[in-house]
Amino acid sequence: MPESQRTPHRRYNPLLDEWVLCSPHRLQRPWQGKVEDEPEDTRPDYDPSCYLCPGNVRANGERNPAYTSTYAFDNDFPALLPESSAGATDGGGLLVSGPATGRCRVICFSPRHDLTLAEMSPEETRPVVDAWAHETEAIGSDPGIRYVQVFENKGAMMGCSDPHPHCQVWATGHVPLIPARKLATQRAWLRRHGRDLLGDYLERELEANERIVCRNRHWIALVPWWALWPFEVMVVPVRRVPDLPSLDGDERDALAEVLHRVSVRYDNLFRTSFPYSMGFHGRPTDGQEHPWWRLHAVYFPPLLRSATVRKFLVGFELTAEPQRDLTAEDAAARLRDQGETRYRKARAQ
Ligand code: H2U
Repeated sequence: MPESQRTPHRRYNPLLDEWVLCSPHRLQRPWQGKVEDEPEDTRPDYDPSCYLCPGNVRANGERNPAYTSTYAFDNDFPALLPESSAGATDGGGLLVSGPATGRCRVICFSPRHDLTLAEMSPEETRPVVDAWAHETEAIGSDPGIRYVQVFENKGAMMGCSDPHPHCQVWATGHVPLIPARKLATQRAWLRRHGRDLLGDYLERELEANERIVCRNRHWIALVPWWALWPFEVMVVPVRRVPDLPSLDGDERDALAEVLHRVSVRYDNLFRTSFPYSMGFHGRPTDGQEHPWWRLHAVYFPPLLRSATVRKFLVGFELTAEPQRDLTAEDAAARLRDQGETRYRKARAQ
């Protein structure tokens, strides 16, 4: 890393067209990356009080089938409904509103209550990749749906309401703010350079080889140059694939593998079941090709120095702009240093 990046500087995020303030000198004090074993996990593989376990009754009274792999259902408390009676308001350009429509689904990753993606093998994760792709395609084929957001909240710290391994799918009649910004920036890059933004970015990252965490034949996991969260990771396909349904079988296997490896590295970093919000950004489902869009996964984990010391967005970040201390290069190196056998299993061996 050049010396100029060891002092305060700003980095540009070309995907979101925004800046992050980096203050690496604040970490010149010794690294206190505290490793602490999580309390012994007593979670059973089946919990009779869990709304997501097979055969159990959900909050709305419906019973889950005795599923044996993944299981997807309509969210009983959806944030969006297929119809909206809300009219548009304008209020002289100051009290503006419009209707919002969509659908929400929940996908259980496994019938086992006690697992996470870090504890499921790549083979066990592959059906999850298929479920993500299937849901995106099935919901996205509805002409009223313009974007399908697949995301996982993991850990109570991230607001996850049930530890049973699962994710959510929110599909919207509009393209939400962040994907809309990524649509504009990737389109503008293609117009200016004739290539896709993330493909060009990946070339730079492979050349620099400073922020890559791990890779396989189809995917690169890296801490992006513009990372805001301490151990933020982006997973990018080597081929320009626009969305989850377009992945071929080999790429799906490889995605399951790389996600498993990232999850294990995360858990090993502070010896805890690492909390995060992660999600996939694929092209909008508005019927257009979007030949500049490259699918990618993003992980936003809040932990900074130990299983209990976390980053909060406060002060300057709320009032002025995002900021980080740990450099993306240091974060990538720390993740690279981790083994790929989960710490509990490694200890038992
Ligand atoms: P989170 O863990 O990220 O909160 O996701 C759980 C989702 O599951 C949440 O959106 C839904 C909640 O509405 N849910 C049901 O649809 N039915 C239930 O019986 C419990 C939870």
